[in-house]
Amino acid sequence: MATASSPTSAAPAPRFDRLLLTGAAGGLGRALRPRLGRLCRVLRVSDIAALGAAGASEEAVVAPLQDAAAVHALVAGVEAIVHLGGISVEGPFEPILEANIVGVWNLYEAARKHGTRRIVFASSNHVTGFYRQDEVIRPGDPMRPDGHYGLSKAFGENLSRFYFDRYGLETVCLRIGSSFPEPKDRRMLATWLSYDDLERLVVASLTAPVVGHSVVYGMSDNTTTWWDNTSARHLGYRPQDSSEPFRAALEAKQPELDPGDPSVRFQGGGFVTRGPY
Ligand code: NAI
Ligand code: 15L
Repeated sequence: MATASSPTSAAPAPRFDRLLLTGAAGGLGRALRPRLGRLCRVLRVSDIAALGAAGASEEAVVAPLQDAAAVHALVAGVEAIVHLGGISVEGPFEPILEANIVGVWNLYEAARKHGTRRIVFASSNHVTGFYRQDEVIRPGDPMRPDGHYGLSKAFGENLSRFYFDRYGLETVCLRIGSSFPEPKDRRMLATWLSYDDLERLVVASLTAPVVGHSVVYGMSDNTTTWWDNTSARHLGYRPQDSSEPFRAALEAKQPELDPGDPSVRFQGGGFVTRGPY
């Protein structure tokens, strides 16, 4: 019979010993930080910006992703990484090159050297932003980046593919749609990913037994959709939220959309017309 001190009554060991969350000071990082602690003994959180005080089971490390030595120290001793850090919007190339391209290269090199088993990479729908809004596409369709930012995420996806093929380092690329507390406009009726579904997607990506190199669009169970995630069902992600309850208010707020406007025609929305810089 199990007693209070017997092994069968002990709390289950966390799934990971040490997890790294980059971009922890950003919007999604702040949403995920309190939700990932249950998966690991120690959550190492990192950003270039201030992180606040580390919790009892946390390590907080300020590190610029473009600094290879800092990133190598950051990755030492972690089993898996949720990589959110970097520039998250369209803009001039140089800063994106440093944070997103050099940064993701540093992260994967460090992960290879330190034997990290899996990375969940925050890619973006802007890898395929030049598909039209009247098309339904799959993760395996050719990339059509809509700017410097989308190009940097395409680089990250290809880099992660190489690190899996060459070194067996597993990655799930999350082509996140629009992850905010609520959808903000009509476009986000198709692209919205609630924070609870984001958590479900990240946890599924971290814990699915075998992911190899997987690509999945990050969206809730929205009625309108441009993305078919059938090929990623092995992850076991089942969204439970939907943008539908927000539809009436958003359509009232934005009654007229010009179908000739590129930001209405293409999935990438306003990103497709930004620049040149
Ligand atoms: P965010 O901009 O709020 O957070 C990004 C974080 O990365 C910031 O805290 C920033 O300080 C940090 N960072 C920027 N440059 C850095 C550098 N050189 N070194 C270290 N840290 C640096 O963005 P958000 O919304 O939290 O997104 C997180 C990730 O998810 C990003 O990679 C973004 O591209 C991706 N994503 C987010 C979407 C969304 O709807 N929120 C949609 C698609 C992708
Ligand atoms: C992204 O990739 C951005 O990080 C986020 O801020 C949103 O703009 C989102 O895409 C979107 O397409 O709505």
